[in-house]
Amino acid sequence: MSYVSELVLRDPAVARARDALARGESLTQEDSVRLFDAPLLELGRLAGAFARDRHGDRVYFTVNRQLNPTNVCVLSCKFCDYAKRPDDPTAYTMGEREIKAHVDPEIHEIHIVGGLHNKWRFENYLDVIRWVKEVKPDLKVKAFTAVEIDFFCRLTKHDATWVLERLREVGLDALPGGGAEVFSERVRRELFHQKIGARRWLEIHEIAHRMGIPSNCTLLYGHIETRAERVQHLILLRELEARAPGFYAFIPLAFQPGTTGLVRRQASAIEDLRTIAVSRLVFDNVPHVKSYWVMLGQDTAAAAIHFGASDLDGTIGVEKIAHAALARSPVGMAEEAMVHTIREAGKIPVQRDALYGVVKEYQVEDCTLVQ
Ligand code: V47
Ligand code: SF4
Repeated sequence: MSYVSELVLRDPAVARARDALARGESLTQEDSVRLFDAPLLELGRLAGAFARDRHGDRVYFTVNRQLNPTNVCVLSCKFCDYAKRPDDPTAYTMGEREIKAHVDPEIHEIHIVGGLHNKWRFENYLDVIRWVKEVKPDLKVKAFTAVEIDFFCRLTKHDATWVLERLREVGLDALPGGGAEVFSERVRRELFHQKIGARRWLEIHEIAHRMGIPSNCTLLYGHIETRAERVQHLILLRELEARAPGFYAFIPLAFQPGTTGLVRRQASAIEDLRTIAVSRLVFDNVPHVKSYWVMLGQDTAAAAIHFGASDLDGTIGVEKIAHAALARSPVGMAEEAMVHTIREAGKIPVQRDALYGVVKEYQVEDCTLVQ
C-alpha cells in the first residue's frame, strides 16, 4: 500500500502515470511531456504522494554557505550574468583570509563553485578546499561542477579519476549539480557552445559515483529549451542513476533573465510547480527533488513542497550567481525561516549535512522559536 496507489484521480494522463509508478515502472518520454498539460493540482497531488512514499512527512534543509572564490571565467555562456573577464572592474578573486572568513562555525555544508580562472592552476583550487578544512575539519565539502572538473583535467593533462582523487585527498565530499544546463545539443550550440556537453557531464558524474563520490544534478529551464528537452534531460539523468547510483538531489534551476536578453520574463510560478512535479515523477530513482528558493522565490519554493519537493537547499548566506542575474529573493535565509516554511507546509523539518546525515529533526516545540 502506498500514497501513490491510493490516490483517486480524474485526469487520464495523471491516472496513467499513477498506475505506471504504482507498478514500479518509469514514465516514458511521451507520457512525461503530456503531464505538463495536466490539471495542476492533480499533478501536484501525485508528485506530493510520490515524495511522501519516499520520505514520509520529512522535508530537508541545511545550514550552509555558498563560496564562489572567483567570478573570473575564460568562458562566456550566453545565459550567465555572473562571469567576468579578468579586466572587468567587477571581477574578483578571493584570497586565503576572505575564504577562511566564509567558514561560519555553525554550518554543516559548504558549496564551492566559481569561474574557470585564466591564471589559476589546479593547486589554487585545491587550496580553496584546504583552507576551508583548516577552519572546520569536519565540514562537509560539496565542490566544483563537472565543468570545473573537466577544466582541471585540461589544466593538469590528467583524467577525471586522477583529478577527483586529488580533490578527495584534500577534503572533497560531494560534487554539486551545476553545469548540466540542458542536455540538448541544439541549446548547447546556441547558448554555451564552448562548454562541455551532455556526454562529458554525464561521464564525469558517472566516474565520481563509481569512485564513491556522491553528487547532485541540475536542469536550467525557462529560457529557450522545450518541455520535451526538459524531459529528455530527466531521462538521461535517470538512466545514469540506474547505471551508477550516487545522486542525492535533482535541482531544477529557474532561469533568471538578468541582463542577458534571452527571454523577456522568467517562467511563471505555475510553470515552476509543473516542472518540480514532473521532475519528481519522471526522475523516480533520485532521492530528492530540491526546491531552490534562491531562484524560485520563497513563496513558490514553499508551495513546491506540495508538488514533490523534499529539500529546500540551505540558508546559504550570500548567494552570487542568481543575484548577479538580478534574482529578487533575499541573499540568505535564517534557520528559523527554513523551519517555519517547512512547518507551514505541514511537514517535519530535518536539518541535514551535505551527505544527508541528519543534524537535527525538529519537534513541534522547536517551532515556538519562530513567529
Ligand atoms: O551551473 C547560471 C546556473 C548553476 C543562471 O548541487 C543560472 O546542491 C539561473 O548549480 N539563472 C549554479 N541559473 C547553481 C547550482 C546549484 C544551486 C543550488 C544547489 C546546487 C546543488 C547547485 O546556476 C550554474 C548554471 O546552471 N545559472 N546563471 C541564471 N541566470
Ligand atoms: Fe563561466 Fe560557468 Fe558562467 Fe559559463 S556559466 S560563463 S562556465 S561561470
